[in-house]
Amino acid sequence: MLLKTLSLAAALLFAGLSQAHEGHSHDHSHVQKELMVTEAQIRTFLPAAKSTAAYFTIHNPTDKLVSLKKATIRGIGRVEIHEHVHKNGMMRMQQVDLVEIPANQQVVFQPGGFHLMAFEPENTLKVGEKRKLTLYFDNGDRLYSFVEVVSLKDTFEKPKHSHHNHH
Ligand SMILES: [Cu+2]
Repeated sequence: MLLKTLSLAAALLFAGLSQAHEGHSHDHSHVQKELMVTEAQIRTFLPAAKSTAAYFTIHNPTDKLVSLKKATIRGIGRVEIHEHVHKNGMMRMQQVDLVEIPANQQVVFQPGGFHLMAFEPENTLKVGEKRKLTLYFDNGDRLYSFVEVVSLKDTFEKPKHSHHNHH
């Protein structure tokens, strides 16, 4: 897999070099630039809790701004997009209609900021399980991914943006 990636990169590099003779080329269609979700997690429902939160990072490597307008999680009856705001010295959360992800940027959904609020689970979320996450954007795009079910403790203990949690 790594070799394949390297030879593809080499091929792209040579293609780029040979095109340099023909002036500047704007044909970059062979390069994959797509929206991506990483570090997607949803917390288990605490006993008697009506809702729980999900977090992830949306990467937008494209040159166009996209706006997240809706999210669904398999087995969850209702999912809302929320943000935390400071109002009169109080931390409150409120529902938002759209979350903008600017071109070539990423937006982190995290405690104290944007998050998904999950309501009405159809069955119990088990730690370690992966649930399908679908993100809907206002341009009609859909992004399919998975959220991993974690305990409340794990979301606090896991270092952010680490891809090496093997302990
Ligand atoms: Cu919330």
